[in-house]
Amino acid sequence: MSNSNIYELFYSKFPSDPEAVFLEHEQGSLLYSQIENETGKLAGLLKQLGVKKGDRVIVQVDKSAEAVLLYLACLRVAAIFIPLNTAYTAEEVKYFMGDANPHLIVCRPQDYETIVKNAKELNVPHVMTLDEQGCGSLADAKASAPINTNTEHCSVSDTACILYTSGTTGRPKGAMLSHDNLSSNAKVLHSYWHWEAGDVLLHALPIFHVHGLFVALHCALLNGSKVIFLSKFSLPAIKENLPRSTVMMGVPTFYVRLLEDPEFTTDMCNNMRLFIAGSAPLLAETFKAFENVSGHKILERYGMTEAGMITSNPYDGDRIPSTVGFPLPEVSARVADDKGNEIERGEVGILEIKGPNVFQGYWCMPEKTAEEFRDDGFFITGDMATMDQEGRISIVGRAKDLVISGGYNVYPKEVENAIDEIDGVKESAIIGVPHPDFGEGVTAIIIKESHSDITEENVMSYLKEKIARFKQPNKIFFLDELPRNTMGKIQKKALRDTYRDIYQ
Ligand code: MLC
Ligand code: AMP
Repeated sequence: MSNSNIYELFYSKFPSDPEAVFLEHEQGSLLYSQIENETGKLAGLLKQLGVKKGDRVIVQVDKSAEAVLLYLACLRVAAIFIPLNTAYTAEEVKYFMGDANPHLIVCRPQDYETIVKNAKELNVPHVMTLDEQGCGSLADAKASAPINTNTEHCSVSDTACILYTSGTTGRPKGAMLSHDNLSSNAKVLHSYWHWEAGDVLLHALPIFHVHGLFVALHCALLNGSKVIFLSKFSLPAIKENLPRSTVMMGVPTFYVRLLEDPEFTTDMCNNMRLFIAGSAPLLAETFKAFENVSGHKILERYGMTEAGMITSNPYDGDRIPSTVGFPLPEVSARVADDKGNEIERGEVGILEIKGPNVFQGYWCMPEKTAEEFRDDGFFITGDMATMDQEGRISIVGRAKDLVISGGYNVYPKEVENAIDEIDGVKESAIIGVPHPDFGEGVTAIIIKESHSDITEENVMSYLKEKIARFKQPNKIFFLDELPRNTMGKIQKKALRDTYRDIYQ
């Protein structure tokens, strides 16, 4: 039986030129010809630490070439790679440690003490460090580790990664993505977006989510392309590197920020072949303004943690603003009513999907997994959509209570739970309202207990230790009561209408 380990697929595409650059990063360059040896050393170290196939490795580190090598090394030993947003607080990370029960955690040096303390409590055997320069105890130990030349055999359904995504209950769920989920999606995107010889990817996304880790890096790896690997999104670095790049992927905020920069010009985009946007809705006005300035129609696609990429505007055909294009090859999609029955074209319903990209289920949550699938195997995305006669899809809203800020998901329930714990708070509601930079701004409406003198500062200082910065409200309002319908349910739509202009 052939080996479905996605590392084998990448390896088969490495360019034969020994000088071909994979990552051009702030500390230098990593060549394709170095990957096998470097990941071999890291894989040797992982094995030395006792990491076996199926063991979980949690990684919460800054973006670096070494972090990418660590990801590839985990694939090689068939460990389950679990990347975490660097914005998560110690308390949030502790939850993931308890849930995933990892064999190893790799963290930033500044977080080491706290993580070790929690690791002892939770019986996690190993903690190592990696900083943004690629240094730390992981790199030190790697230097003397025995080299591992093998790539573990995997079947199509073996889990490669777990990516956590929060839920409407506020409790994060680990989406298990198999080697085949990842490789089928990568192959489809590589072909659908016409990757070609000489393509250079400008990479400014974080590498702890689907967009930056899988969509961007996997396409480049399959193409043997050079990646200009920026540590984060920064306008000066983007402007400097666009003329040497051919492809860029970004969340809508990237494009909004470029448009606000008076130095951003058509000339900078002369070498570019493709701008891609996703992770949040791209406003039609951003699409049009970007076309005016750059001469490029941004290609918008739609996806999610549980399924990688699902739909895309066409490469050659019309890229229509406010639509996310067609289901990708091998992906079936239907717009359905709340029972899963397909509805008339043009009507609004819930988007349901099926295909080799759809995940294996939530880690240790079989009931939760079952709830999100129909009997015929379709996954319920929770996004409201329409499909036209040609099969083109538009995302028109969300059935799930979710705010997307700068491409990061914020689950209101999680923030509300944290706020409601505060002394003096009776209840709270979190809503997303239009924000010029982040798309949606996280906004809190709080009802105090009678006689409480709690202030905005009290709330913010409490949340600082509790939840990641991007989940914390940009604005807080105190009301006497929340609007409710006759069933007693909070009317978030009414709140969104009331506060819709606060960031304008
Ligand atoms: C940063 N901040 C945010 C934020 N990002 N607040 C809300 N939402 C965000 N997304 C905070 C900072 O901590 C800082 O707080 C303040 O806002 C200003 O920071 P900044 O320097 O202006 O922001 P910056 O660091 O430039 O980050 C903005 C960003 C970044 C848009 C570049 O958020 C980003 O890279 N987003 C990409 C997310 C992503 O990859 N999503 C893909 C998910 S996968 P303070 O207090 O310090 O001032 C997925 C599936 C799919 O969804 O379809 O792709
Ligand atoms: P995540 O769980 O972080 O993977 O976020 C996935 C969610 O992002 C989807 O369910 C959508 O709600 C949203 N999303 C991703 N791409 C788009 C897009 N192009 N347009 C609208 N929403 C999007």
